[in-house]
Amino acid sequence: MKKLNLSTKILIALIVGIVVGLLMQGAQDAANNYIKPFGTLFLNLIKLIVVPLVFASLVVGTTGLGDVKKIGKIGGKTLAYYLLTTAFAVIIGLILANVLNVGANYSIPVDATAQAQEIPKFVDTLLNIIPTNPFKALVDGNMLQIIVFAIMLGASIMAIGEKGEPLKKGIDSLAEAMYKMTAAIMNYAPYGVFALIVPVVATNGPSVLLPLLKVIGVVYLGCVLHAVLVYSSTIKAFGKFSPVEFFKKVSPASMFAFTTASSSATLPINMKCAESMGVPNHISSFVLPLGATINMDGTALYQGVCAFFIAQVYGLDLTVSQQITIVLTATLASIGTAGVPGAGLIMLTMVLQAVGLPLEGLALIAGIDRVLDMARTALNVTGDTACAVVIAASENELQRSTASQKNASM
Ligand code: DAS
Repeated sequence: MKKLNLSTKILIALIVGIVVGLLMQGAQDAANNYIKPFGTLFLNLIKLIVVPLVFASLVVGTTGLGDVKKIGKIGGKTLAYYLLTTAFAVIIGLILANVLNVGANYSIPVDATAQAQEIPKFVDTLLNIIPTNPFKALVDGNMLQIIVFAIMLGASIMAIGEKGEPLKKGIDSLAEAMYKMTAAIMNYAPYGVFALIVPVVATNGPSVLLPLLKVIGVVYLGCVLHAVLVYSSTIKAFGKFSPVEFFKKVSPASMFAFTTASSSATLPINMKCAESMGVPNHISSFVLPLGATINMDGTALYQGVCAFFIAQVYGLDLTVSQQITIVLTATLASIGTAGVPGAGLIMLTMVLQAVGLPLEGLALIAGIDRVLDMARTALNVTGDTACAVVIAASENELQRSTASQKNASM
């Protein structure tokens, strides 16, 4: 029998888990005592890799900018486009989640252990973003501080040129090892998802599933809205490029990303799509790899929606400053999200921790995460290409003439 891919295995695990959960509604103690620990193991494995994965992938993403002086202009514009569109994506996600009340009509009682930690004030979050001791930030898993330290370290490695090569190579290897470890942990995902969803359904009944369909709907709607509103307008305004033509030409990459749920795996196809639109190679080979590492608009939008959903389901009202913290954290978290399946779920841990929401809420999202991952990865990749077109046009290097010739070959 053809080997099932991970997406299919996780979807099967989800469906089987729901059925088993429904059958075990009278035996929730057994579900919590004998099945839930395997779900906890999966969550612990996710937490295990967050710190080294974020640290290494961010240093790599930053040093990938190459010599800051040489590409300051392109690097600055690229980072500005990526950060602004990502922040916009989170805002779209939160607006939709608020307006559509994504987690309403259902609440799971928060037990004492899962009680949200003391909620940090927004100004404290900003002040605390600079670590006083980077090693303590790594040990404590303070993700915002780790992100700031990783970006500053990456920039410093670039600034010292040759002398930074050994450290750069070392952290590159660490990043590759962490991607491998993430892939290995995601192999356990079907079992973890099963063990997470069974006790949730057994304890809370089928009604817990209805809001999940709403979460999928809101995330997919948000991704489409973001693509239509943000990419169309920037492509037209700055790229002087037809949005219809853009979406047509980027569609092979968007669909491949939807199927694989991996920005990294989609990179080669994305390069071809960008070049078919006339983006010169020296721009696409800088903007796209960087985007596959640090630009994840779909992931940021998904984290905004899911954080709001989990808060509502646990009956915790998010204050405006907490929602602003979510925008900041999800934007930064998406920078540290690796372009591999399931990475966004791992980073959702960080967003929940930043606003003091119970991590147990991940159990609700983990089961449907693969369905969400497909849409968010498709948006991540499409956003990378939109940036490449805009940057090339802003440098007057969009080769429209070759675009038509390349079209013939696509
Ligand atoms: N699957 C990730 C990617 O490849 C995104 C995510 O998990 O959020 O972009």
